[in-house]
Amino acid sequence: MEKIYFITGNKGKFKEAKEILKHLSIKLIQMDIDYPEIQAKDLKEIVLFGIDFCNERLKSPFFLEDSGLFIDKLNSFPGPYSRYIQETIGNDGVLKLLLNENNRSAYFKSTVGLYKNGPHIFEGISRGTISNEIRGNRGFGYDPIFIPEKSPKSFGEMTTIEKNKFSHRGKALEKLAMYLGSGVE
Ligand code: ITT
Repeated sequence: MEKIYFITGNKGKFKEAKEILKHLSIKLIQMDIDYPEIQAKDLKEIVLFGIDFCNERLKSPFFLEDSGLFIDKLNSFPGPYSRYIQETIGNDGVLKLLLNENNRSAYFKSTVGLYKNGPHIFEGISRGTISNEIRGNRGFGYDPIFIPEKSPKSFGEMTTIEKNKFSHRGKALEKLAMYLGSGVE
C-alpha cells in the first residue's frame, strides 16, 4: 500500500484527512516537521515554501496544509495570521472585536500542497458567519465560532464527518483524494 505523509502538528486536521482519504488504498501517516511558515499574504506562497523545505528532508510523497479565517468586517483579518491570533486573543478575543457588529460574514480557506513527482495545489473555501457566542466544543481552533452557510450548526457542534461536508479543508482534501485516486503519476 502506498504511504503518504501528512505533515502537520494538528491532530484535528489529521483526523479530518483520515476520514476523507479512507476510501483510497493509501496509508496516511502523520508527521510533525516544524517547517517555517513564512510571512506572506497568500496561503499558496506559504505552502509552496513549506513543500520545498520538507522535500529536502523527506523522500516519500507528502502533503501539508495551511488554512486561515478571513473576516470581512476586519478587512480579511486574521487571514495568514490566524494561528497567532488563535494563540493570543483566541475565540473570545475575536468575538469582542465583532461585539455589536451586524456584518459577521467570514470565510475559511484551506490550501493543500501535495508533493508527488512535483508540487500540486488544491484549495477549498467555506463561507459563513461568526457566531455571537461560543457554540459547541468539538473540533479545534475557531470551530466554536464559525457557522458555515446552509447550516444551523457551528463547526464546533459538528462531528468530523459533518464538518468535512461543509468545510474548506473537506473541499480541498476531496480534490486531493480525486487526484490521488485517479492514478495520475
Ligand atoms: P499545522 O501544523 O498543520 O500548520 P496549525 O494548527 O498551525 O497546524 P494552520 O497554521 O493551518 O494550522 O492554522 C491557522 C490557525 O487557524 C490555527 O490556529 C488553526 O487552529 C485555525 N484553523 C485552521 N483550520 C481550522 C478549522 O478547520 N477550524 C477551526 N480553526 C481552524
